[in-house]
Amino acid sequence: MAIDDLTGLTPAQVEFFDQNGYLVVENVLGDNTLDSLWQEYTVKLDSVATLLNASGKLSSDYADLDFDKRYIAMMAESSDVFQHLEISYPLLNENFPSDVPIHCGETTFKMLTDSRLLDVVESIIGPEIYSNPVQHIRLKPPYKAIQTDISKNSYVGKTTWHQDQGALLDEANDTQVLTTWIAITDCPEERGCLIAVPKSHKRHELSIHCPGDGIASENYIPESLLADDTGKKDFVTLPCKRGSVVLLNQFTQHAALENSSDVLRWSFDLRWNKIGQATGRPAFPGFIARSRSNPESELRDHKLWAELWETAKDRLVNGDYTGQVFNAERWSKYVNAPVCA
Ligand SMILES: O=C(O)CCC(=O)C(=O)O
Repeated sequence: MAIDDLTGLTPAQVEFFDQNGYLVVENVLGDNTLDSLWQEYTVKLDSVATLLNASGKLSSDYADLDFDKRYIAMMAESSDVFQHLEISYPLLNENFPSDVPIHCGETTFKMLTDSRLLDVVESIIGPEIYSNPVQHIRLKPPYKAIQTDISKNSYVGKTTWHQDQGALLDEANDTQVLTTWIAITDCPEERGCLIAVPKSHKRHELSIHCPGDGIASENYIPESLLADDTGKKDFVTLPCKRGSVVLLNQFTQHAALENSSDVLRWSFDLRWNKIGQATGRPAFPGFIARSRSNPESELRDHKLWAELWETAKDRLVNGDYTGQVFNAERWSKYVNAPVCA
């Protein structure tokens, strides 16, 4: 893929995003970056396969398979695979496990600090950019290949309607949080692309999210509450090619379709806010990704990034962090609400 001299968004793209609450930007990440990610994750998956095979969680290390088929085969046997590749910890307010794995690889960090990606982010939130720790990898096997309860987990199965603001603590109520959703594989509709209600962000309010199964990200906006600023429920599908980035406002109602194809669907979702604003997830570490006013403050070493996550885990395990990881009560009160029936 040839990539042009992208240096951020055009005024027309910024206007489209402001008006609609979403924007698809093609060709942000080039082949070099995407291929390096595949290489890094191929090596990582190999070590996970060896580990889980040795501990008896997998019956084979599936070493004869390519990355995507190997991941699908491993996930069909053990949902433990996923967390080893994740770039965030699970949302647990208590009993935080000391052995929870996370992947803070060098190439993954290069993607997080990719200058073309940050140029796009700068067009929306300005030149002082903080990497918000609400970030995930979503490696989704074909839906029919997932046997376990993990299919209800939006990191692996389909994603229910929600607004990203709904997963943040109240401390971020005045923070502008931008989501960049990055396609590592092509993501046509049948592979489970994003869908969004245009202009739903213009209501600038958090819809009720009904409590879903399991973790916070599975809380969902019931279809009766989907609406743009005039009450219309129409949604758009956002299929895109690998290397594309979908931007989402924190109040945009969105979801992702099931992966009904026969192949892997892989994306990352990363979030950003202005330096100095509350992230909404203080238990987990962010970092300064770009500061035009103080470039020396930017984090440029992936090992330091990995250390930040290790330190955050230690604080959670030891009880040094005493706040919440996420607000479990915010939506649980709606469990018997008629709108959630
Ligand atoms: O990729 C997905 O399945 C959902 C991503 C999403 O909802 C998000 O980034 O907020």
